[in-house]
Amino acid sequence: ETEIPEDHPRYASLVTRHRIEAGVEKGITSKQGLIAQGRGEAFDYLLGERTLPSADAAARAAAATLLLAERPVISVNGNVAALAPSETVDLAAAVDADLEVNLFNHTDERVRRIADHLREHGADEVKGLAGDGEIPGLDHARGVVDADGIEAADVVVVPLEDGDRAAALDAMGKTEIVIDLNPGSRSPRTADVPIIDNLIRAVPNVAAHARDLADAMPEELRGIVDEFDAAAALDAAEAAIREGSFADADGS
Ligand code: PTJ
Repeated sequence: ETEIPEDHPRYASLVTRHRIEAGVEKGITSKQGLIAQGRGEAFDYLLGERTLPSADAAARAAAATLLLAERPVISVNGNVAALAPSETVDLAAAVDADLEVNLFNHTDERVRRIADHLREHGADEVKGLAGDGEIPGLDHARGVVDADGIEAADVVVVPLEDGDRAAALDAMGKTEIVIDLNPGSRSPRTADVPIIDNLIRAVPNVAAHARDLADAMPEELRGIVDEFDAAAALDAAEAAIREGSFADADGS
């Protein structure tokens, strides 16, 4: 990573690519993860590679939702583990959530590697290895979760979730916080709180809001959640893309 000069106009994007590549080499990230990354980068470029005010409001609503939750779980896949392992562990600490490895392309081997990787980055307990629960309505490989993790959770953070699984979690009555750069994607459209931002920026931003709100009364937190308008957040991101804010961000 240090070989990329920090003043390079696409520094952040190049560092991100390198992390995903390293994730594949370590057996943490799937090859499909590379494709997902490319898709994400395209949207990030169109959004100006910045956190929109609407995404910041979503991050604050997500923090309030997590602080009010009884059993919050942060779902971790191969891309999240490669891109933001410390930040994800830190968010779990900030909101007292469990971490659960939950993969789209499930293999026990990759679950174990990701759990080890999270522990190397400071995680205590990592769920996802038991696989004794299920998300109803999905075939077995896609629906396997931990009974005392995602299955029992009231609030789930699902960065980069697949649309079918987001819908199935919604049908289970979970409150879903989705982080995704594509405002047109089905999973953020299913979410109670869609954060249209790069997970690299969004995960630490939610943690920062959570620390800021740590002493807030439940009524204040509920007010933040009630005020948040998911449809307006999706519209704001789409408008930013259409208005072409990317023209300013293009340093190349
Ligand atoms: O590790 P696994 O097996 O669980 O697989 C994870 C991936 C992400 C490969 C899998 O869930 C997948 O194939 O996802 P999709 O269907 O390609 O969707 C990925 C979505 O995430 C797209 O909407 C991208 O725009 C978005 N995305 C990609 N990178 C980022 C992102 N959103 C936020 N931050 C990113 N860095």
